[in-house]
Amino acid sequence: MCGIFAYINHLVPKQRKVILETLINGLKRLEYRGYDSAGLAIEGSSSYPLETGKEQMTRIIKKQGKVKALEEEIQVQEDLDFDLVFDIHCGIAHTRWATHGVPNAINSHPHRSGEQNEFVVIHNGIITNYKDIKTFLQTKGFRFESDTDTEVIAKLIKYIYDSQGNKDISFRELVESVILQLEGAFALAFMSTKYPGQCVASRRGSPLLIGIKTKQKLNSDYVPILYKDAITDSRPNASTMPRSLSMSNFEIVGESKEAEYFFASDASAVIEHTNRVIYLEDNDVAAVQDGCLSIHRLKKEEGDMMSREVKTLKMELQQIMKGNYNYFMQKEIFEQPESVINTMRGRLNFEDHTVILGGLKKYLSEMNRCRRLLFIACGTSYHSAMATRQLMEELTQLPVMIELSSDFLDRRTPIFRDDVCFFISQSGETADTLNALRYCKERGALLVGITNTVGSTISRETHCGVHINAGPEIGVASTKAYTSQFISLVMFALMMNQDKLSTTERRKQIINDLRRLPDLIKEILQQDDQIKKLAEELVEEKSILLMGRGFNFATCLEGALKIKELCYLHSEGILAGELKHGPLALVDEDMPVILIAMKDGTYTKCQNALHEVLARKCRPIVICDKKDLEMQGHASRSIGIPGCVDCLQGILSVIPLQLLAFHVAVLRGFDVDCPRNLAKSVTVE
Ligand code: G6Q
Ligand code: GLU
Repeated sequence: MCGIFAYINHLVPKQRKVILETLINGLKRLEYRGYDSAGLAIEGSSSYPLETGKEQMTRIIKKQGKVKALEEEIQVQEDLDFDLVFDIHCGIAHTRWATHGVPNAINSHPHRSGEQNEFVVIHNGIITNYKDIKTFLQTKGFRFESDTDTEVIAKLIKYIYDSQGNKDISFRELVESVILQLEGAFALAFMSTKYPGQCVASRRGSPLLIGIKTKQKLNSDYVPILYKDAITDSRPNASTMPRSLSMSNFEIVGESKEAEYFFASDASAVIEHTNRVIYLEDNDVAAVQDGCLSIHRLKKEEGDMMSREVKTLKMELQQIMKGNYNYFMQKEIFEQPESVINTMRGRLNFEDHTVILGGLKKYLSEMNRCRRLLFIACGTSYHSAMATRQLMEELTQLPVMIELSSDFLDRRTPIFRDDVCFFISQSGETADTLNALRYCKERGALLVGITNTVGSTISRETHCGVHINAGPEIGVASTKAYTSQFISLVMFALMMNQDKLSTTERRKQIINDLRRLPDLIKEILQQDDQIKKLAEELVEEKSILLMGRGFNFATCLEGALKIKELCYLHSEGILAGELKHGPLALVDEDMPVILIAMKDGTYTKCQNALHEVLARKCRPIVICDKKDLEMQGHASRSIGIPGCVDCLQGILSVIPLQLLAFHVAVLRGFDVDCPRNLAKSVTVE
């Protein structure tokens, strides 16, 4: 995800220098949402109405790196008159977390309609049908300069504008025509030299709000929605344009008065200017024209709210950046219902039960002929490979090796040209994993990256890969990246198996449960208070053992790692089948044991492990199916979670352990987001 920010001043004179500072500062407030590059656009003329025929160019400034780099780039723009005063002005700005196109100045936003910068747009999200739109526009003569999905939006609005017979279409109606063609997720803000001083914004699946600052009393705190008649598409070439829907809209009727508006991805960019905000809903189109804000709706939906409330923000800035959470890690745990959707977006077709990982398509046949699959990673990323190994073997029928990057290198593991080596890394910069990649490259293997950071070294040095689209993970302890890596690897296994008729039902069962995951995760997150109570009982412990097997063994490793790195408390993930080969000696009435026992192929053996520890007076905590009352009856304390297909159960069983580690760490007074001695990306061996 990224940050979008727009600032419109109407009859409130502002120096260009101040406007630029406002835009840059807005981006700085949003930087925690993702920052591999940044950019902004400002209007080019200070006089309205523009001298006839002399439309000043919108100025676009973009830079790779953090917002600070953009700020420095602005300062060296010698031809910009920073003292120019604008009574009316619109500026838009963007800090990027790339999904399509590596982080560089060309791919950063705003994107433009053409050399004249007539239409300029910033975007948060993923346009899943961008390739079709791009192909269509290329047949109309458009030339693209970036590798992003976003650029098609800027050129599409230009195409629609040019295809108008009369030019009296409003900016807002143009944007409505554009979003009707888009599939995927977006929060957008547009500006245009054709509509100076105006800004139009819309959202679908990505957040967007409007801050309102004016000395005038607002017309009302509730904006009623008035649905007008449908607008039919009478434009020429309408038949060549994809479908059009009727539109309805409402307007805040008001005089043209002094006002400032702030469009932003979240309130952290707005709170220092105003506490009066409107949170847009999916498919809202908000327009500022002549200083008046109006909000329009696609056709009326069942259960539509009849108004938009102008809310008053009460939270402090720092608090807002973390939403309603006290820590980024906590926010990221609770983001998982959304992040898993973003990982699957545009890749999984839940209707026909197919998977397309675009980045791997052309290598699929080579992968199907390979000698073996190797998954190489560190820490939590390694656990995501452990968690999916069994399914990988089942669906690919290939030998699967799971390797810790450092040990893989120490052993100088033999690698062959017909090996396929996967490098799993949230940061894409982990030195051990990168060195393993280069080791495999020297030996001619096919290299595949599974990362959360487009443009990272690992993603650039592999032959192909999958972006897990989990959004920036700020907390050092990985949570949402783990579940997104897990799902990405499951999707790969499904794609490798796609042509096998014998496993059709198995694939359908998995894909159907992938679709249920967001709701199942939400259900578990609702147990947060119970898990906090459990944490209070464990806060003084010196060691915690976690046991499981089969699809849930990786969860024990991952849960133990979370407890270690957050609570500075010894914890160990044990294969339940290994218990009697030594670890059982650790078990007595004082040793906390967490057992994961789900109703899968290992359930009976997990019951044996349970009885082995019960016989040693242990009082085990059990994570089991919420309907499994028998198992819960044996446990001293239990966490019941919803059941799902066995190979995805690990995504659900890890959530309680993420929460448990979080709460114990908070109770122990530790810095959850930055645990001692650790770093978010270990770029040294
Ligand atoms: C886990 C930690 C750490 C991390 C590894 C690998 O919570 O964040 O174990 O998973 O350092 O990092 P990358 O996934 O970025 O390679
Ligand atoms: N998909 C767009 C891009 O890759 C926007 C990504 C974002 O939300 O930052 O540029």
